[in-house]
Amino acid sequence: MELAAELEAIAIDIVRAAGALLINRPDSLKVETKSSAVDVVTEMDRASEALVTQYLAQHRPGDGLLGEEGANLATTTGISWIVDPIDGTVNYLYGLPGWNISIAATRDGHTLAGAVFAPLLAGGSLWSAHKGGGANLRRGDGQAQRIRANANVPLHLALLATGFSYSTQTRKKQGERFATLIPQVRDIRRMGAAAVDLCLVASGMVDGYFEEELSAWDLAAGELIATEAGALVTNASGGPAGRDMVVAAHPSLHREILALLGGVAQW
Ligand code: LIP
Repeated sequence: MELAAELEAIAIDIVRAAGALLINRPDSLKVETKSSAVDVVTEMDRASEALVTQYLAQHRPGDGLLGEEGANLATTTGISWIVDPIDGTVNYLYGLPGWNISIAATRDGHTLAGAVFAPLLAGGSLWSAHKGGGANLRRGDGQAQRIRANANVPLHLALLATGFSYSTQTRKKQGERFATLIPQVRDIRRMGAAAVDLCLVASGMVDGYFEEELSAWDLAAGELIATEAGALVTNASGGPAGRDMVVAAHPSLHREILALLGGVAQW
């Protein structure tokens, strides 16, 4: 098996193992805050990151690791993993579906493989991809199904997803932008987990997605999965997606979303 496909298989194993751990959560979680009073971390985020770290140490010794909750290992093999042990922690805290484990394998800054697993979404939804190999969705215990982003959706009929920052100042801008955008599209969803939003673009369950202030662990796996499903993933000016902005949609809609966001550039 080629390396990228091998790494995808490992990513799938890891997110499944972390999902099994996270499903068995205590009723009441110990919660601490991070960048703001609404940015939280629980003992389960840390337990999930520890599981991923141990798994990689055993199966991929020497690989690097960057985790949302502080894991940081340099690579000696050239491969590094970017891990969000719970993306959508607020959903997890409230028992809402959509929280997920997101993990990507990278080399020289390029993502080779990734998997995103949302155990409570539609009976368990596991998206995965490796570079050049297309994107797949497995539901429950089902077989992998090839997925594609929706093509040729006109902007006024587009269902978009977005998210809001943990920073109050950024949220104010985002609220103002929302008011301008919402009359111009079918509707906008805020589901609460960036990695799943990107995978929903990949599987045609929303037409497009935009959000700013994402971290590498929110973005890496979902970006590859959306790209492998035929979506374009960039920032607001068509350059590499990053903390400034992530816009994901099929190329036929992507340029219209960029124009729409450009039209509200004063925000
Ligand atoms: C969350 C993202 C979400 C975003 C939140 C946060 P976390 O990740 O998935 O899309 O709107 O602000 O970044 O913090 O739950 O891993």
